[in-house]
Amino acid sequence: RSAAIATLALASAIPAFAQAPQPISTRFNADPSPHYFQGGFYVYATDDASNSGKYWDSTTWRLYTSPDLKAWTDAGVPLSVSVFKWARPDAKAWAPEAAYRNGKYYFYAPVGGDKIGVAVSSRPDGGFADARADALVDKARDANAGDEPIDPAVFVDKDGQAYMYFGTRVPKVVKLAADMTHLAGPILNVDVTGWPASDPKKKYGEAPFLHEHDGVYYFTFSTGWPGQIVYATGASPLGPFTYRGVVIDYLNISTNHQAIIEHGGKSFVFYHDKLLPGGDSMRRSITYAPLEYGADGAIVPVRLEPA
Ligand code: FUB
Repeated sequence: RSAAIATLALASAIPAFAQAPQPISTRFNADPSPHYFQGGFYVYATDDASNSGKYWDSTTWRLYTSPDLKAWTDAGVPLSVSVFKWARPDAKAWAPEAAYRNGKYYFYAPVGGDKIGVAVSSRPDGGFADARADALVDKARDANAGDEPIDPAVFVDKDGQAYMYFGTRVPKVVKLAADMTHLAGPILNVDVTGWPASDPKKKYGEAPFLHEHDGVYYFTFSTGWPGQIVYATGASPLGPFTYRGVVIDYLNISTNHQAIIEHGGKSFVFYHDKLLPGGDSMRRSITYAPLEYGADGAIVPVRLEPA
């Protein structure tokens, strides 16, 4: 089949959002990092099923795959913190990120709340090995890494420059080298301006994510604990960004965490909520919804229930 026919077939296979959010698994999971690799969807996740239930203290990440965003397979553990020999064995494994480049798959792993590691594999579903002998970002080593270098999100621009966003309370951005395993410049603060006067408490919390749509750079993030997912736009991946509005309103759990994927001419926002029986702030469930833009490029706030 031609690529065009394959894309059409995929587009028709993607469901319209006519039902309440459905979890992609019966296993608790969170912090989705969705990608389209090797002709299918891959969602890397924090594993909430193996935490203590009292804290996000899992030490493994989880992978889910789907050919069409409808049928999901639990693809198991792509890696755990034990891949990183410099990490404490009980270091918590938080919101992951992945990227494909140079014919390899890279996995960006917040380890223990103070370091971000990077692992590499020739395939997306496992075989990951530490790409370095130390952390990619280390709070104790790197200037301006912030109090909590977690929640990495990688964006590769049209010119090939890769950027990594991360951080709690103060959003950070750093250029990555072409090998995707080294920093290629200073860690900078991401500047967001134009906060709404109507909500003076609104501020950056965590879960930074960058995507580009129609030539505009969209910086999305959670405003805190609990948090809304909001967005700001700018003309450069480095910002500055101007606040535009809410993408996903407060959920009835302590965290909100999103990632946006565009494929086959459609956009989707993945996030987590309390969807499965027994769910709570430590026992979350990944789901997704279509993401739409207005004529002015404004993101249409996501309805969490069908119209
Ligand atoms: O899963 C642990 C933490 O909860 C993540 O790092 C945050 O983004 C929040 O979702």
